[in-house]
Amino acid sequence: MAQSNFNLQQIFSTFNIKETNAAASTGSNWFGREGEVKTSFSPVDGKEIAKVYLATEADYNKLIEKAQEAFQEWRLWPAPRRGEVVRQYSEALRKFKEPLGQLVSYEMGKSYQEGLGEVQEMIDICDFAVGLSRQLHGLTMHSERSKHRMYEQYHPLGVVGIISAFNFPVAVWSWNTALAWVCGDTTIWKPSEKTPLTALACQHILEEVFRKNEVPEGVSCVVMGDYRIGELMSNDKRVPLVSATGSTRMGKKVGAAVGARLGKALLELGGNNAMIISKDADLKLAIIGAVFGAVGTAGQRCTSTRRLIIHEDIYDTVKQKLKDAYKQLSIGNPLDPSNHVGPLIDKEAVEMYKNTLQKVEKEGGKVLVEGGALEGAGYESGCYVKPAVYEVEKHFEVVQQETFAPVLYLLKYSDINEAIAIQNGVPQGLSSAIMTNNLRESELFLSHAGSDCGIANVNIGTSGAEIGGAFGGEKETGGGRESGSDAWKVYMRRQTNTINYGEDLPLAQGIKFNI
Ligand code: UN1
Repeated sequence: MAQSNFNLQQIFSTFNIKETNAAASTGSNWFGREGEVKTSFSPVDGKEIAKVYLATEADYNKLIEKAQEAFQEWRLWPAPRRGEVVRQYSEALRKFKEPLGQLVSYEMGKSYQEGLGEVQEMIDICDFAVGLSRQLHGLTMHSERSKHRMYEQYHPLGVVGIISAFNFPVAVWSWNTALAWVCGDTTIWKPSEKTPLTALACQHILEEVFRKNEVPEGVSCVVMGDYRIGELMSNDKRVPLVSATGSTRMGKKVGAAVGARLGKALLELGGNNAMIISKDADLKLAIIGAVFGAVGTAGQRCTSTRRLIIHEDIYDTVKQKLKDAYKQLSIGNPLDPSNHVGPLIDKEAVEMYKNTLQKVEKEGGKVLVEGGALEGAGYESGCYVKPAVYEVEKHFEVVQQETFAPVLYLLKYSDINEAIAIQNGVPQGLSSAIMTNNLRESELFLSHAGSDCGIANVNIGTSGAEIGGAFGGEKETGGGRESGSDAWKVYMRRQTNTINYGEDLPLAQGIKFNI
């Protein structure tokens, strides 16, 4: 059992985590011991893990100045040389994969396997970024004027602000930083105040690599804080891009503040992801995909499956299979590999979960698998809940909302167009899936008349995206794209260049201007 190998003190010494940590780091220097102190508790056993200072406005300003200063130098490094630093970071992550995976699991509450998976995502995006560091391509175009050359290039942008959520405390930061660094940007990270220790650990792993490579101090900054730091960042003209992951409520505030100063915002917000299960589905795949999507990470992924839209002919069969599958779930300490479901992040999340159950019942939802908070031995932290399943109607208000917990809704359909309309009929647009072996249905689902989400899968669940594709969604999910494909472009500024190598000055659009 992995749990017996878990030694918190050892992990702390590996990552140099002390009883009370500082508030801010420029990459080689931790400072800021004037702000409020925040205590971090593990949702696994409710124990206090450590105390961390929150940054003051003065700490924040000091960091930004360092990040700006570092940018002046970092942007001049050849991109492949920056890539080499990221390559070494990825090697270091491989070395620290197990203790970091354990810390993620203990601080955030996801299973150890998922903790390791998260570190793997960090490694993968670093590897992707290393290749990218030699491929920051622009296009060349044919000019309409004779003896003119036209092309575009991408230049480093500046300081990138990163606001990340507790649920993927390290991977999402890496999606942003690995790209930003090879693009020549410097980064300032506000991790979730619910998961500060994993941030300390990441910065610690990084420090050695950066020192060895003489990376300027300030390329990777960390600032501990709550929404107030997020506000400073969003309103700060010195931060040309703010990348924020979290709730739609938070994203609307960040988007409005960044928009008001005409900065760039990359928003990756709430999802309300559905899986359509067609009568032509392979039910073995469908059930595993649905259950993992709904209860994995205790339903706290933005890609978690929240709705199953099931064809009427197989509705009762799927219902029975789900009921049987849910019976086999064991809930408990996520460091024990025999458990499938760990705790929610904190007691506040448990309250939100309970409110949702009440709302569904009030609106007339029928219980298929009963939920509820767990108490007693093994559940002392007060953060463990039972995954719940309800049969609902599409007009229920609660079905329109994202609850960050393992609550799954079942809906029935008779026609594929109706199923797609139900799938699209929510404010969010992150991830979606169809389970079918019917080519016509799957193509329709992927067509412009199909899913309106940023991610649309066939015979795969809604969660567990690979880093190689662009990650993000439409509508209230915020429209941003992180991670793979050409998501790197948002971390750079684009410039179009036209060069005249002739002896005349012909004007574009055929305009004559004789003087
Ligand atoms: C998130 O929940 O914010 O696709 C990110 C997935 C993971 C990332 C989720 N690769 O489920």
